[in-house]
Amino acid sequence: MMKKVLILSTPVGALSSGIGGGVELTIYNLIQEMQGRGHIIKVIAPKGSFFDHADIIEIEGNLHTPAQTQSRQTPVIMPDNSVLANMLDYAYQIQSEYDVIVNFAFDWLPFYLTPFFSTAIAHFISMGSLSDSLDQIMGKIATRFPYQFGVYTKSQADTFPFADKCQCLGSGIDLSLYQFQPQPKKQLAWLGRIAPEKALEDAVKASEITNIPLLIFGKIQDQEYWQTIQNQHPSAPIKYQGFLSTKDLQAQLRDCLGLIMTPRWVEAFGNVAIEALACGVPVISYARGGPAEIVTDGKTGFLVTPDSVEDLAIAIQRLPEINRYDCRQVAEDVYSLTAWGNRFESWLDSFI
Ligand code: HBI
Repeated sequence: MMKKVLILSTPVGALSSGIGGGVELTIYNLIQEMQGRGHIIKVIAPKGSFFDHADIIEIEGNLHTPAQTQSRQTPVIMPDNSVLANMLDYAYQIQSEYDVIVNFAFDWLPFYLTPFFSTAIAHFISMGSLSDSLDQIMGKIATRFPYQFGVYTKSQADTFPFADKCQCLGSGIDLSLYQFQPQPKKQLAWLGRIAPEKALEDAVKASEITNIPLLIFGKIQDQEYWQTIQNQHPSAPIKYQGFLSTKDLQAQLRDCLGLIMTPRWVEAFGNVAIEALACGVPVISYARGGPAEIVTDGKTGFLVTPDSVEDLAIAIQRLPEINRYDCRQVAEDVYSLTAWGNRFESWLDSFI
């Protein structure tokens, strides 16, 4: 049955800016998948947002500070003329035209306002627990609306006191955009927002130890952090490839021996892991968070002791043991848009 879905985007940046990280890809794929199933889908997002084939309502206002840059005790902060407040104001005015609102903002306000809306709000949580004030309001709303909290993974849910009320949906990507490559070059990849919680420096050190070139892809979110890495590793065989479109990214990613993931925090999922698997590229990751649920140790990559650069280097030497076809197969079986779309759709059906 056709549904009318209204998406509330993240208030930290315009869609396609890269500031929203993995959530931008999740929203993009959700639009594509739901439209493909005949649903009507509209997005409310900060001014400057753009996706092809998407109906986006752009809202003025000041962007929010990324929650992961704040401390656990940070109180709820609302910028003046908050873009999120303006987005919610608009959603409130048009809510009766929709069967459900899907919120992707990892911010206090949409959780607090859930009981004031007549249209159900499904909250898709895109990170692990970061602050006491958010845990408190999310827990309160999850108790009143127990089926309306979706997450990527169980390890992400387990960071919250209301873990038992979270629906684990995993993620999905358009596999037709990723070409399988059986024969890699002698190079590694690192992919993600360049920011401290992603610990790029560990991958750079592993590249130095193994002397295998490391291609770095993604948005430089913290310029100073990136500069420090370069200053501290002047002779590391690294090359920054920029923040590329999926088409251009996978054209380089698929030629790599392996993707190195070095999450310092509990990565909620790690879309980059399934992008690599889709190209037949094994994934080496610290055994924590989402990647630990995506990678099968020894089959589609290696899970190593968190924060151990030495173990990264040992795993890199073992990459030829992995059958690259197995990596692509897992992507097709579990992380296709269709498989994920089925999970997402049955989640929404469970309460509307
Ligand atoms: N911070 N305040 C806030 N709100 C968000 O929606 C948000 C964020 N930090 C990161 C983020 N969203 C996304 O990049 C990740 O969820 C992927």
